[in-house]
Amino acid sequence: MSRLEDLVAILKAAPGAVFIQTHDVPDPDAIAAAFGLRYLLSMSGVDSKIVYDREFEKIDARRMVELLGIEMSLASEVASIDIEDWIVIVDGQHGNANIVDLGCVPVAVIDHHQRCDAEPARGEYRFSDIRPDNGSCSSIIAEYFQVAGEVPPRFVATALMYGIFIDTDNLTRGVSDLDAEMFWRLHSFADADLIRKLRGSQITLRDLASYAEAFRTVEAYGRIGFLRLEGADDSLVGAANDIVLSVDEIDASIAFSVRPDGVKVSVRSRVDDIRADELSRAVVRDIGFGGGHSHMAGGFIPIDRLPKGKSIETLIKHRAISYIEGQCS
Ligand SMILES: [Mn+2]
Repeated sequence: MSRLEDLVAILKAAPGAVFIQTHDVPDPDAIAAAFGLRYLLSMSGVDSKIVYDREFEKIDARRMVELLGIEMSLASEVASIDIEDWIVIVDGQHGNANIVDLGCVPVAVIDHHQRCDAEPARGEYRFSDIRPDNGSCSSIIAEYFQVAGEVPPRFVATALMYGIFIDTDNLTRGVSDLDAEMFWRLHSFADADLIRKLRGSQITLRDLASYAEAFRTVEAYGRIGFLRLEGADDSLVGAANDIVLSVDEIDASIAFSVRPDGVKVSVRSRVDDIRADELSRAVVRDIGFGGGHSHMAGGFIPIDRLPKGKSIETLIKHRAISYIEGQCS
């Protein structure tokens, strides 16, 4: 039995509705994986709805949903969610900080992040396809299409291709053979005009204004770049950090945003001797939480954990520099 057939057989026994849940602020990879999976399930006679917890932050995610006609709803607006309903989690895992517990039964998970130790509160997964070495969740779903001999409709293929594209930073970050192969396979079914349109919707004029302000503060200490933003949401911090990392002299970068609820930290590295996840944990050590991949990581320090009367900027820079110098000595 293929993985998809396995999943379908399990879901056919659902006592209530089936929901596909993405991580809380869905990005293109999560949206595409959910969209593709919903189509495959419907082809096999399993009805499902896509739900998520919080509104999109980046404009390309919003445009993607509009242009490709993707139906998905805020979980808080779906009145019918019941504790007996079953959930398939995509692009995340139950117990992650960015996956709200909807109180239903998480029966299945399809993800490409590191395995999360937390067991689902209500029983174990009956289906689990977790591939931490893969660059995107979209390519896993694209493989389900291939194995099933199912041609993805144009909008689905476009979404999956864009999902792979974004999560692997234009096929340059953490790309697996599967990502590359699925990108190539999807190419003949996807709509190149729509991909171009989405590439042209990365930030808004308002984002640009806050970037312009923030980029004046970029500081480099050796190979490390620092960027401070004010009140920027998670996605904007990450996107701004990607720009800092694209600077020739910079090999690793830390962007942080000071917000009323705390400080969001984004870490990037394009070299193997600086691990983004370790650097992120070093920055938030004892006062927050952080983690991620070797080239891409994040963290958060809640406002009540910030040391009183000390500059947050100096704290972050000091911790990062101490970590790097400790590494290299
Ligand atoms: Mn992903």
